[in-house]
Amino acid sequence: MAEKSSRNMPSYDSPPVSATGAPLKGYPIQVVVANDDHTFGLDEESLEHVLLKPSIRNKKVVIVSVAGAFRKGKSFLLDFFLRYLSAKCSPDWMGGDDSPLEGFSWRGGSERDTTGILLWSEPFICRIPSGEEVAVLLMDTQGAFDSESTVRDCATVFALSTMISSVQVFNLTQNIQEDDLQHLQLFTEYGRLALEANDNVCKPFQKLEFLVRDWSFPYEAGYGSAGGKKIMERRLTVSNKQHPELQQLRRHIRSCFDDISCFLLPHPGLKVATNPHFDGRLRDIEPDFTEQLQILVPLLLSPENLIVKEINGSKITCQDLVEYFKAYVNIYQGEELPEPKSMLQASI
Ligand SMILES: Nc1nc2c(ncn2[C@@H]2O[C@H](COP(=O)(O)OP(=O)(O)O)[C@@H](O)[C@H]2O)c(=O)[nH]1
Ligand SMILES: [Mg+2]
Repeated sequence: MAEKSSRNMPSYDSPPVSATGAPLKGYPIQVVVANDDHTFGLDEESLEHVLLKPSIRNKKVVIVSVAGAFRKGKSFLLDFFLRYLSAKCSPDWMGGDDSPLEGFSWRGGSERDTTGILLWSEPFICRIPSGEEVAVLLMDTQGAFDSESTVRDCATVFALSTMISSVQVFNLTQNIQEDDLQHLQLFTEYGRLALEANDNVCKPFQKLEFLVRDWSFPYEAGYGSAGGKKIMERRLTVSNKQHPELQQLRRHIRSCFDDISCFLLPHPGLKVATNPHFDGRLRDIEPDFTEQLQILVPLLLSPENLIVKEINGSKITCQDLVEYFKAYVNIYQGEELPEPKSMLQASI
């Protein structure tokens, strides 16, 4: 069993350091893995290691997930989430110009590009305005949306992360495209099917944030959430002029989430996008980008904006989440659900 844990734990030459110079506590731990033969599994030992720590097991849980295709800057963004939470949300959380970025993006080569779900091993304890302490978990999720044979893996991983998280950040590049919406429809439907206990009174999922990276039309819609709202309304509006299937797709997405928003991030600059030696230091990132991050990260993670995970209208604890996690993975390991590929074909 000890072998199993060490598989997930990167061996650090020197421990990662947070923006403030304090050691960054924790490491990314893979809890759901899609295997090459398209079976997938839950690493229960790792999951329990994260969620059943005595300091948090009975606390309500907030789970922020970032999902989307490979190589689109998800882990890079999550490392900023880690900085913010490690700095206990202090105004200078972003740190010095020359601190390399550490966290999810720092990991051994073998895990690169695996389809699956990773959690940060150390939940953060935050006090929300009601005075209650909650545990905040970060989730990194990825899949390859471009290969037919992996549609099921991808739909499963995305559906699971949507079912488990209280905030799903759907990471996109350049724009919200029609096929992004189709993927989202497939994934959310795949998730909704699995939630048999859903009473239809509550929407199945909580918050969805479309995050558009490398937005390059700021004159059309400005960076940030106001511009995001404009683009999102444009993409999600239902009109009689649309083909009925496009109208249905939009209604479906709206019916799945309590709250949907969108944020437009500028391009971070060529050093970030192309320099192989880039290590995440702020000096090498375009100021426009970091300025927007200063807004985006607290929008998702400041104590007053945290969203506690609810299932069928009840707030749940870390310990409850372990049981739901196992039950959900079980559903996808069974044979009852239809092939998502046929759902995709049926829906387009
Ligand atoms: N163009 C662009 N590149 C980015 C952005 N954020 C990070 N990158 C770069 O994209 C590459 C992949 O980042 P990573 O976080 O590992 O992507 P992930 O596979 O989605 O987790 C790295 O070289 C990053 O430096 C962004 O907003 N735009
Ligand atoms: Mg990644």
